[in-house]
Amino acid sequence: MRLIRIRAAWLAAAVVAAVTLGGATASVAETPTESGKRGTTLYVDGAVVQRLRLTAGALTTLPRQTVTVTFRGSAGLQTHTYTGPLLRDVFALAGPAFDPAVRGDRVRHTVTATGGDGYRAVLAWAEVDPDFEGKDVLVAVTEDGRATADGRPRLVVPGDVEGSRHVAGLVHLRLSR
Ligand SMILES: Nc1nc2c(c(=O)[nH]1)N[C@H]1C(S)=C(S)[C@@H](COP(=O)(O)O)O[C@H]1N2
Ligand SMILES: [Mo]
Repeated sequence: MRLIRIRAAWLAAAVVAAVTLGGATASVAETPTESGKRGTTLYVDGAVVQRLRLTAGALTTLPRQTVTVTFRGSAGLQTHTYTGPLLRDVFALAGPAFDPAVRGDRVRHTVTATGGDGYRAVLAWAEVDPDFEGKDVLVAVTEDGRATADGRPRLVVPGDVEGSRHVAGLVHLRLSR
């Protein structure tokens, strides 16, 4: 277990260094404020090797995926195309601190996504883990070809009929055991 954590820490450090060299900021988090009045910083923390605070710029340097989703939202049924890094890739930067000594450790973890208005939605880690459902949940930075209206990422959960888990104005992602 120790070895795995150390390796994950190195990997996270290397990627964070790469992202920082790319001209964006990704570093150890301060305590996130749920009010979220801190620009467009996205805090990633909880059961991770390396807490992160990712600027919008840092997010745009990560490999990007595209998904088109149809969901029931405030304006009825709507379809949008989003691009951004995968949620699991963002957490790969932080290094999920799973414990191989605990039976089924990954399936007891959840991700809580919080918007700047305090709105929250929860996913099971297994929804995005490729060994389980492996869904391409995005930390979207564009909607229909343009940057999101508030300049903050949006969680996009393909397959959801209701729009409730597409957390807008994302400020915090937390992995919990
Ligand atoms: N931050 C935040 N995200 C949110 C909400 C919210 O109140 N705050 N509402 C959710 C709900 S219930 C729905 S249906 C969709 C609506 O998305 P839309 O505003 O793009 O139609 O956003 C979701 N994401
Ligand atoms: Mo909703």
